[in-house]
Order: sequence, then C-alpha cells, then structure tokens
Amino acid sequence: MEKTFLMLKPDAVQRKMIGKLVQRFEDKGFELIGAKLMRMTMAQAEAHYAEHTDKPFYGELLEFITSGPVFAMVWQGKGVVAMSRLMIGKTNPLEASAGTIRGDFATDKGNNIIHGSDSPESAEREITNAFQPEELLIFDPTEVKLEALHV
Ligand code: IDP
Repeated sequence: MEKTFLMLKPDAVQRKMIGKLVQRFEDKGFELIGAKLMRMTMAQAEAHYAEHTDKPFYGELLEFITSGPVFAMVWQGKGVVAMSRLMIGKTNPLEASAGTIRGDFATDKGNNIIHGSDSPESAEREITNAFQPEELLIFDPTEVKLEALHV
C-alpha cells in the first residue's frame, strides 16, 4: 500500500496547528500509521533536503527546519502521495489555492507549514530518515487489541 511522509514544520507546531492539520488527512480517509513530535538533527535535515543543496535558500531552510520541533507522520492509502500534495497546495502559499493547507494558513514561501513527499520513492527515503521500522504500526482498527500494539 502507498505511503507518504508528511511533516508539520516548526511554524505549524508553534502555531498549535497539529490537531487541525491531522484532522484534514483523517477526514479524507487516509490511515495514520506513525507519528511523533521530534526535532530534526542537522544530519536528518540535510538528508531530507539533499536535492536542494545548490539552492540559494538551502542554509535558511536547514536553519528553519531544525529550529524547533516538527510533527513527523507516515500516512497510508491509495493515491496518498498525490492527494496529499494536492491538499497541501503549491510551495508558495501566495500561489496556493484557497482550500489547500498552504492556501488557507500561510503567506511565506519558507514558513509554509507542511512538507509532503513528491513521489513514493521520496516517501520511502524520507520515512527511513525519520522513523525506525518499529515505529510504524499497521493494524485493523476493528480488531485492535492493546496487547498487540507496542504499548
Ligand atoms: P515543496 O515543499 O512544495 O515540495 P520544494 O521546492 O521541494 O517545495 O522546496 C522545499 C522547501 O524549501 C519548501 O517547502 C520551502 O519551505 C522551501 N523553499 C522553497 N523555495 C523557497 C524560496 O524561494 N525561498 C525560501 N524557501 C523556499
């Protein structure tokens, strides 16, 4: 089943938007299979944004993403990569459609609230960079037995 890596950036955590943003993806019908509040190490940030090394905003981007806690998530579902990108909206929030997360809640190209993988291959790499395999739980919600989970 297709997976994506979504990350609420430090601006979203600081603005107390975690619940509101998680709600959008739950409402859509995707499955949350892993989530945690974490602070990206510089090494994780560099690996996550490796494709942007040459960009003029690269230094600023690393500084921002490591500046405070992020809320990292793995979501699963048919078409979850493309649909999440649609729900997130364009990189520049001033160009993002109303109704998208960036269109509704941001104005700044750097502080644009949320990251979403751009392909299943990127998702795989980004998930591995942020999560240990045992942190992802796939379960049938109709048959949840607490002792079967890692709690
Ligand atoms: P995406 O997050 O929509 O996939 P990318 O082009 O992959 O956009 O850029 C990664 C992140 O780098 C963006 O989400 C944004 O935070 C930051 N970024 C992109 N372009 C700029 C820019 O021109 N100035 C400052 N930050 C930028």
